[in-house]
Amino acid sequence: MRRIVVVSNRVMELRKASQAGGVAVAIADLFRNRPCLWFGWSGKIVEGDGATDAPDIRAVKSASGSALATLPLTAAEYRDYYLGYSNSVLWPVFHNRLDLARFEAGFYARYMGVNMRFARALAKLVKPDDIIWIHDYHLIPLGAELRRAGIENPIGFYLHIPVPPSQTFLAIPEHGELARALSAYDLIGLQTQVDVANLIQFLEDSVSGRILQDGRISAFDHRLAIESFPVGIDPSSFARAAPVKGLVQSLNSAVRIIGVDRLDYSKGLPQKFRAFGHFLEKYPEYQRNVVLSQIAPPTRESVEAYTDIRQQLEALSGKINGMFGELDWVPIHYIHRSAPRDRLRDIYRASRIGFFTPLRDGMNLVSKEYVASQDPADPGVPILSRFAGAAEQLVDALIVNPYNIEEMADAIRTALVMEKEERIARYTRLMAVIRSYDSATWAASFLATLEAAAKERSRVAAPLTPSIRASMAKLARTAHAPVGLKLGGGRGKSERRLRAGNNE
Ligand code: ADQ
Repeated sequence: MRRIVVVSNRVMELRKASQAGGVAVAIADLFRNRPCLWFGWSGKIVEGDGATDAPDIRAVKSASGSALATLPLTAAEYRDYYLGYSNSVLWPVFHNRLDLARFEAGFYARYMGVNMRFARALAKLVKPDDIIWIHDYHLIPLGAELRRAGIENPIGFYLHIPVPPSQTFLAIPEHGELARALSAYDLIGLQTQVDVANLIQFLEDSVSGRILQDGRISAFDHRLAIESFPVGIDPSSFARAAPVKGLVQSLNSAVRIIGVDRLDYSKGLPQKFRAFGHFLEKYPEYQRNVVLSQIAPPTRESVEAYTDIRQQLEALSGKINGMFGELDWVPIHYIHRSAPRDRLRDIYRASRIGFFTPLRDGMNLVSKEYVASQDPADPGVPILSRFAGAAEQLVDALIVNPYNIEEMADAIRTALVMEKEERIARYTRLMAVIRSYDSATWAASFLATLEAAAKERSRVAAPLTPSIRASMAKLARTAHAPVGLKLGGGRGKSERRLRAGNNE
């Protein structure tokens, strides 16, 4: 079985990864089934210029030959590559927040510097049969740098965050470099069809990429596949959720609405709090009977935009609690800490409504986890933002516009009065979707598509045989040879050119 080299910004101990949630869980699961190398940042920051190209390699107990290989960052790299370019340029722009982007000199150079250092170190560890799977926006240039270092293996890239509309992407000063780097992959995996359309449009606009008849994209004389692979969860690990008696009692039998998000401006938390406040005002009969529990652990606190959101939320929850609260009823429980996964699962189950209303989100796994934790005989109702990637799949959630406070307040009421029969019908359809594309299917389908795309590349790039040379010569003599005839393709005989212009 071929080894998978997983590359992500942050590498964790497998035991911790299984607890961390999201993709870390899927990566830890991969290790259980086949030999893997997980390569990336150790999470350590070293002073001065102390970062080297020599990774710390540790074998892990799982399929034979599996290991973790990590490198530290210097303080300057942490500032400019991680907090800077990754989280103050790419994250806000990709989440449609150009207003929060900080285009500072020096960020991009250091971002490239880390990617080049990672590529040098990783190139020494790659074996001829490995499949390389790079994750997320921190590492966009890594594939191209590996190719530069002579690596010919299949290289795929998966972006966990949304792709912005082309006009927004083009605002990044280095958009041309990013487009060139993206074009170097065999396969780019994205969360949704909307992301696929946005990325293709961006490659057309920025570097005159062309869409070929077989659906692949041609840019810089390279063909790449761009497809959606919506990230999933392992629903069986949430099915064990148990009703939390203590929790329910502590609310004096009030109905719970649960929100679980990292404290990030993309998650729409102020709008969610305002919608809940408006709901209490518009439907006063629910006062004292409903609480919103919001679990929002802080992240990236050294980035300025994250301090603002924290202050804004503290003020808002204080205001709403002050306005509506009673001695024995606090409407918003705002918890500024992370919760262990088992606990989260039980809280999801004890909550009549799951309230997930990001302004923009790659997928939003929490909404899938909420559904998978429900009691099939008496399930709760998810309210989901139309701008979360999950909305493309979870069409039986109550889909709302997170900018529309009125609509969100009404959705809370709709969920509260929904008959059990309808709740069960919706839950059954939602679970069918969640089960049919779980985290294992997600990883397997990405890897199979990557292998196929890389095979196609080597076939197209295969050296010319004498018979192909002869047909080429014949073609050259024909006055009206079909435009765009590609060797070895057997398809793409007439490339559809969507936009005029050269590849360069
Ligand atoms: P995140 O922005 O972190 O992930 P999300 O997908 O909701 O968003 O959560 C990832 C994981 O973290 C989930 O397993 C969840 O349980 C856990 N988590 C989130 N908030 C938590 C909390 N308050 N306490 C404890 N655990 C919490 C990024 C993208 C998403 C994309 C994922 C996966 O931003 O859009 O869905 O990657 O691709």
